[in-house]
Amino acid sequence: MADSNKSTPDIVSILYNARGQYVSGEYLSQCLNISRTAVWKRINALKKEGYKIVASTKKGYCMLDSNLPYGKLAIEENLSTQIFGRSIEFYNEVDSTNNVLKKLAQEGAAEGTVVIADCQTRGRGRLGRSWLSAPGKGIWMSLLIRPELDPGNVQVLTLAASVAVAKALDRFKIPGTGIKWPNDILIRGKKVCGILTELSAEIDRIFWVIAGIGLNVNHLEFPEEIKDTATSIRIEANPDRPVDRSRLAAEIINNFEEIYNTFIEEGPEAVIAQWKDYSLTLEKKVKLISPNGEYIKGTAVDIMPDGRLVLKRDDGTLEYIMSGEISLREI
Ligand code: BTX
Repeated sequence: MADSNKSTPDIVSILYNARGQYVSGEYLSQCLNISRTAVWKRINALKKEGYKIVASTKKGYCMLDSNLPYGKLAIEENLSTQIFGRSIEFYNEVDSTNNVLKKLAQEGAAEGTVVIADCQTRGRGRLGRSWLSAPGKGIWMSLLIRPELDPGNVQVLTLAASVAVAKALDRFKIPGTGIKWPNDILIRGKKVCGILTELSAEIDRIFWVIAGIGLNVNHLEFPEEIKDTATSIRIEANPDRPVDRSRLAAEIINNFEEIYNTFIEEGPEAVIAQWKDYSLTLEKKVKLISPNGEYIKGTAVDIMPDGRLVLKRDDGTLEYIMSGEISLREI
């Protein structure tokens, strides 16, 4: 990740606040304490990002309309939160938003800090797998949480993040949308979103939790290796109509804050009750592959308050599963 990749919120904010009017290069260079050549270079970089800015040698620079491209400002416009997304770092390209946020967390970043990138070069899935994160297509973002919780309750935060995404997808009304335990969001059996939760903790206290959300939004096609298993909102909702990623990212952040507050005020059961509304797993015959490669077959009967899946084997014995890969098999 290069710092020069970071978008330039100061210059954008000044031009955006004055949109429709010219701001002189001299004024911008004084405000930002950079040379006029550096201003000109930043403006060119912003134009490449999609900002509609016109330049006049006499008058300076003018942002043409308020149709902001995917970025910090456009996301902020749609936020209704108190804590989450109140500090957003938006990048054109990073290795992984979880990596960037992890570094910020170690440096003491506040709860609610969000890192979003248009493209990830090394997006990470669970268990060392990779997450393909093409530019211009998806929402690749990480949220920082500093919960006063026992580390054993972290799974519930993962469930909360998947509910936040599933709720944001409600407005597309796509049949067959739901959550596969613990946190894959599927549409008609194909993966549209994955969540990677990472934490730093001691035995009895959590320093931070990062919920990394990867959501396929405007993809019309996928690389060979995932083309049969992945889908996007646009493919499923209406291929002719691109989805506004800024609004959607903000909705997810808004939903996350709401469900996180519910969790803190009412406890894990309230989160699990909401998760169950979207579950594709409960009451289904499933095959579980545990991280050590063991197979268990049975019926998914419940979710424990700590997020574990309760699996009833065909002989009636119950298994309490903390992690693993579920495949939903035909009944
Ligand atoms: P997962 O381990 O459940 O899924 C990874 C698997 O999903 C891959 O092995 C591949 O088969 C498939 N896959 C890879 N990319 C995609 C994609 N774009 N759409 C559908 N299927 C795919 C899921 O891990 C957790 C993913 C979290 C990603 C977010 S993005 C923001 C944050 N930063 C980061 O590095 N990771 C998280």
